[in-house]
Amino acid sequence: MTNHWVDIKNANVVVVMGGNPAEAHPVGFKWVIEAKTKNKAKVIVVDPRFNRTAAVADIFSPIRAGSDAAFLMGVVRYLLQTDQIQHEYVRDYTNATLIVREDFGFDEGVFSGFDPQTKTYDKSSWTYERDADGQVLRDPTMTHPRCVLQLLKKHVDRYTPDMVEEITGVKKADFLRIAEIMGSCSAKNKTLTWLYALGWTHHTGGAQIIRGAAMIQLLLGNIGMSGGGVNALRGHSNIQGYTDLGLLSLRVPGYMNLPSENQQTLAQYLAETTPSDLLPGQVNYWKNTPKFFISLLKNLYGKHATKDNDFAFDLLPKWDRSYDMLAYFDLMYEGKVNGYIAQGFNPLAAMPDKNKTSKALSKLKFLVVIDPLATETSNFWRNEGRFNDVPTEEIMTEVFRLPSNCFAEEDGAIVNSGRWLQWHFAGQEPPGLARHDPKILGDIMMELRRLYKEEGGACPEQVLHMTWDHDTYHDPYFPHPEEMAKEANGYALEDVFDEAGNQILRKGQLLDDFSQLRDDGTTASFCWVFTGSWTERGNQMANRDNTDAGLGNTPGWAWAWPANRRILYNRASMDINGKPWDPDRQILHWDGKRWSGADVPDFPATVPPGAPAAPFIMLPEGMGRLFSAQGMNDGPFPEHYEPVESPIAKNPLHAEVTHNPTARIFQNDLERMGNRHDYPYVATTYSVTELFRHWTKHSHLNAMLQPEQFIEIGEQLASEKGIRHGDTVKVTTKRGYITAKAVVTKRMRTLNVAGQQVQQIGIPCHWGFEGATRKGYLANTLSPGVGDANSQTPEFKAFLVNVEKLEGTLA
Ligand SMILES: Nc1nc2c(c(=O)[nH]1)N[C@H]1C(S)=C(S)[C@@H](COP(=O)(O)OP(=O)(O)OC[C@H]3O[C@@H](n4cnc5c(=O)[nH]c(N)nc54)[C@H](O)[C@@H]3O)O[C@H]1N2
Ligand SMILES: Nc1nc2c(c(=O)[nH]1)N[C@H]1C(S)=C(S)[C@@H](COP(=O)(O)OP(=O)(O)OC[C@H]3O[C@@H](n4cnc5c(=O)[nH]c(N)nc54)[C@H](O)[C@@H]3O)O[C@H]1N2
Ligand SMILES: [Mo]
Repeated sequence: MTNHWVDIKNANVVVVMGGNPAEAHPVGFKWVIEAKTKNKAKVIVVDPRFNRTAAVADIFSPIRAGSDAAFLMGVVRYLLQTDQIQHEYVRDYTNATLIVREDFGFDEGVFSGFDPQTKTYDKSSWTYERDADGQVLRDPTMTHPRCVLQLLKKHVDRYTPDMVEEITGVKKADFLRIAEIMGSCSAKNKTLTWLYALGWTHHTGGAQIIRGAAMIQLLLGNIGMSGGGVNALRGHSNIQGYTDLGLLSLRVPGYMNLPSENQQTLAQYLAETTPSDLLPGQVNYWKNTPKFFISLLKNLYGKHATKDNDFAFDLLPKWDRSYDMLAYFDLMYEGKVNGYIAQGFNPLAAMPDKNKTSKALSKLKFLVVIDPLATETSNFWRNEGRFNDVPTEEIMTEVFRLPSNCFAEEDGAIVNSGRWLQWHFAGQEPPGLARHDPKILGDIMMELRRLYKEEGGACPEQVLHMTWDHDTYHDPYFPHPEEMAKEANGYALEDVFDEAGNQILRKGQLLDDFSQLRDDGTTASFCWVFTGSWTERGNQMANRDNTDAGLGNTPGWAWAWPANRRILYNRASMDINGKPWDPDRQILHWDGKRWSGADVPDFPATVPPGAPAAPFIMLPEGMGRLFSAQGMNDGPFPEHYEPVESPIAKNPLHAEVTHNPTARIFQNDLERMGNRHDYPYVATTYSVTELFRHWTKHSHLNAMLQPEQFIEIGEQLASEKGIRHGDTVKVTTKRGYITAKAVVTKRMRTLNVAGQQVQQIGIPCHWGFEGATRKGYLANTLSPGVGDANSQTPEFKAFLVNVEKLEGTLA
């Protein structure tokens, strides 16, 4: 989230698109209700289903799953055509004025630089034109034909309300009504907040849909504003922390990239990853990358990381390709993986195309499952009768189950969607043989060390030279959450002096904030964005003062990264002279000496009003990007592409290019894709409040509330197919089938798309063959193993199925 949960109450309009917070975030959803009741906010829901959030919305429109980019580009067109944008904001704070290179273009569905052979783009034309000094050219009048605003106008010109209706099935009148309400938030004293989650991310163009919302917010002047922002409703309670800690195959903690195998030296890596300013006077905060990265290396390799050996840069693994879960399971499917550790992960249930996953797991030599529960993955080999398609006798995989704690049985911090690190304390000890996760990993690490020490092996330094100062091997809490939290915050490795020779840190001192990090090896920290969370003043994450400093900001409650800032880009809440756009939403004041108030400024606190402002401090041009300069893999502007399995014959925008040309599709999956003749209905999958993923079905109380798999189908399709409420149906894709109870409902409507009727089917995704619910199929038997071009997230939310009434029982 750019903002945070409580701040939602300040919005005038709440748009929920691609999320269902009433169901998936019922506690945080109270702030939407607060906005509605106390702030008279309008709540708009656009979703394939009339869901529980829609039930309290002022406006609901159904939409075809997988078509949101067209809707959003239609809104962008509407705002530009009707001139409902926040002019000063767009001119001063977005890249609307910057001039793009002459060789950039877009034609018949592809941007310049596309290589049809590799299905990737050469992005060199997707950037700005520069002068001889390397500074970007700018036209404040925004009339230059190649300035971003003009290019954007041209790009979205095709997304007329009629085209939006044709692609999305949203009625023109509904679209215009929603666009008009959004447009009203271009007023300086009105804000709109966007809430989204998986209904946007689970698509082959998911990242571009989210960019679409960000662009609208920039045009409306809503980023940095209280009651505005683009707000991702995060999933598992600590999935935000997972991202912060870089648990992705090409990342390291603090949103930095893991070096690639082409980056042979530290100097080369830093030169290629540290951006230089594109316009004069930029904060360009990523220019501090060397400080963050070298402090990380010092944390990892301690005394083995010296200036002379590039701070042990050679010990850090380098990537040759992405090892995201789709790629990794594809390798496993090809028999190229020996062993796999699933910790707090139930891939058989959670990954797309379960029959591919079970074949992949069957090819492993060993599988380790670290989990408090008996999961489908740990018992995949049991081949529960008809639910699995690999015979047990053919499976040679040896499975080890290591019982772990669950989150409520450990101390530690959980980062919520609003970036708050909240410390919590164990409710009880893990029962029986279960151990804390760090203890399991710590013991594995100690054993690996012993083996490398005694027996040697390839590259033993990577394990032996890693800092592991925890001296409590026999301790059941080893290593302690407190120790790890302090390491994340970071500390001085030696006495540190400023340029004038004054001592600013003594050896061993915990750092106050990330401005103290050094690139000379005198500081260590493994996640720079967490610096400030545990200082010499103690554990800031355990702070519990909920005093409202203004507009619902509670700086004394927990600690938010970065720097305890609650609203990102808050400089953009004021004009270039430092005057708030809306006095009623003022969160920062200049007191003659410094900026202070309800939040921590994201610009130097002592710089007086009137100084040049470039609020988007993480970008080298300091401006919000309407045109994403080389940031994305599939284009600088969002474009509507069909889902890989599409119910219509061709993309109405460009007949030749149907789906995202850079979508993640593996050779092995091509034959596993269905067509619209055999599988005519659009399916989308989602969660229900009563169950949490594939986890709480182990609890009898939850199982009683939602005992078995059901699907939602509309009345028209049900009557065509002779399906009645409560019937058992068989749902099939090219990849397999499941059986389910049919819920026939008005909540699913028939849509008119590209001149044909499209039926959508809702498939909640929670049940399986373990736990207290009725034994059944895994819904992910149906979903396809294709992914987003940027994030590689699977397309769980738009694929093709057939449905038929099941007579009798299946063999
Ligand atoms: N009770 C409960 N709470 C949970 C979870 C749970 O399993 N149970 N899971 C947690 C996790 S891990 C996550 S990530 C979050 C997920 O939170 P959400 O994303 O809110 O949950 P979903 O139910 O997957 O999907 C949200 C909505 O997206 C809609 N949708 C599907 N396709 C499209 C589309 O193409 N366009 C649009 N506009 N909407 C679409 C669905 O109909 C659904 O109403 O919830 C978390 N909270
Ligand atoms: N079709 C479809 N598929 C989906 C989705 C969808 O909407 N539709 N949603 C996707 C999303 S957003 C997500 S996040 C994934 C979720 O995929 P998973 O993360 O695999 O799902 P969970 O069922 O939450 O499994 C987590 C496991 O962690 C265990 N666990 C709980 N606490 C601890 C702990 O402290 N330590 C350890 N070691 N284990 C613990 C639980 O017992 C559980 O077995 O599913 C994805 N799959
Ligand atoms: Mo999630």
